[in-house]
Amino acid sequence: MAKQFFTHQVFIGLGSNLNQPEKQVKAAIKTLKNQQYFKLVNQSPLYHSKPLANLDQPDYCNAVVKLQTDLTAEALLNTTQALEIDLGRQVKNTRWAARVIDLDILLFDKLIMTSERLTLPHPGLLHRDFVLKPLYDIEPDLTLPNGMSINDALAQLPAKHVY
Ligand code: A4P
Ligand code: MG
Repeated sequence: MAKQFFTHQVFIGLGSNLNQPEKQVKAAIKTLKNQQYFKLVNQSPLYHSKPLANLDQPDYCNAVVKLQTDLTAEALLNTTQALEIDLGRQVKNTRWAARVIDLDILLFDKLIMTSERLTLPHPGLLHRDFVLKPLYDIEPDLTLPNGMSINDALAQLPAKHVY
């Protein structure tokens, strides 16, 4: 029988703006489905969006998936970072550089934490329609760790990137 994971509910944001972004996001979702340490239980449609801060780089494809896992948050970050490299991401020192794939841990249960390597919820969560819209698609009744509903979070968004 397939192993079941129940301990933690996690949402991962996927983003790509290089080498056929839509293809990259689909390939990443397929890879996430095949991992033994977590179970992919839902996935959003794909969205297309303009880069943050009007950076001069290609448009993005974004999506969100929901996972169940027994891993700790740090162990999950190790796993997603290793998968980014497997999926062809090159390590750059420039923040927000164009990338083949980015896997961000958006939410890990209702955990709120900041360590050297991990901030939860993801610091961009409340500011990005390309994250909140796909999150709403798969969990419309979600309450964020700060007590805000996903509906209210979407309503307060200052800028629109999704088109
Ligand atoms: N890190 C801390 N918290 C987390 C978390 N919750 N999930 C640390 C994942 N990583 C987390 O990330 C830098 C470091 O963040 C990691 O080493 C990890 O320890 P990175 O992926 O190497 O670099 P980055 O992605 O360039 O930096 P950053 O600040 O994470 O950027 P974001 O927030 O990922 O934004 N525009 C559109 N339209 N769509 C996008 O998807 N993405 C970005 C990147 C910019 N503009 C975009 C999009
Ligand atoms: Mg990132």
